Amino acid sequence: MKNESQITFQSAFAEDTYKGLSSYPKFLYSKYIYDEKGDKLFQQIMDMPEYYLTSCEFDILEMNAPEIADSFQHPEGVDLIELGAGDGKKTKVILKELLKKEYDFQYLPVDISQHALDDLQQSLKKELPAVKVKPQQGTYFKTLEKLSEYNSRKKVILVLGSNIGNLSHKEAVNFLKNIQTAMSKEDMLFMGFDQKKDPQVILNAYNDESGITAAFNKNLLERINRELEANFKLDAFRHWETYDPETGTAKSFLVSETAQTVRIKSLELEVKFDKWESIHTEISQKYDDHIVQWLADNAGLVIENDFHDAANCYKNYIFRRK
Ligand code: AVI
Repeated sequence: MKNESQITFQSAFAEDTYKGLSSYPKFLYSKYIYDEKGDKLFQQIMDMPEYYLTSCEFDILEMNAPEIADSFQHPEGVDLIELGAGDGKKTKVILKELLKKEYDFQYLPVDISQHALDDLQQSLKKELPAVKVKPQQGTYFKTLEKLSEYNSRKKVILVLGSNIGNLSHKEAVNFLKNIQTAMSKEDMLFMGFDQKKDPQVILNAYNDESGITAAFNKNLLERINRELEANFKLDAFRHWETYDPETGTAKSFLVSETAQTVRIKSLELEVKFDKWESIHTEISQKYDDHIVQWLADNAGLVIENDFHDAANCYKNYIFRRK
């Protein structure tokens, strides 16, 4: 077997997989769940009754659409930039309201996947043809940098779905700092944060009985099988979820139910698992006002307003630059 420094990796996915599965304890990054199959499974997760996040945020946006649209608008027009737009189902609530009020805006969904952007553009053409859409394919920060360089209009940056929750606090501060750097004084950041709540409700959202979340988590192994020529037996791993109410961190694992060796041909790697050994695959952080305030303070942002449901299940915050 070669050691790590002797291998030239074909992709970041190959390199991260090698590192994660050669470490102790083992880990994989959740961002790699999202290939075509992972995207479909995530769509199914968002439709599950247990996954309350989507409907909570949808209701908050619907209930507060007029006030949100008013706070976004500017007499010289606005660029609405959405990082990780997905199917845009929730964003359409706001777009509809901006159209209704005849505010001047254009919508710039940013996504790494051209396929996702094409789908979104098609659906907007059908449902809200009056919206000026300018899809931006690329990574969040390259795109934000580019936009802040050439555009002097007010920017409203949207990050919905509690996507920030898949980052550690340190990564989240960096993420927010990067956004803050691209913001000017009048720009706004509108971001969704899932809140701490009944721990059982959180566990159920990430451990549904129908097994969709388990399949989503195991798609990491399937993707390694497909793209890196490995022989993971999916049935030999169990999806396992924990939630720590003190830190607000939900954690996903895949646990090996037997002692086994997996071969990853394209990495020339044999991965040995002890019985009950784990691979950590994802965190889904839950927040409260203290944590969000702490993140904002560390990233040079101030909280200007927030919108929430009656039970404080989920919150959307508006931030500005300090
Ligand atoms: C995309 N992200 C915010 C989801 C979450 O809730 O952490 C991903 C997910 N993982 C399992 N279910 C949904």
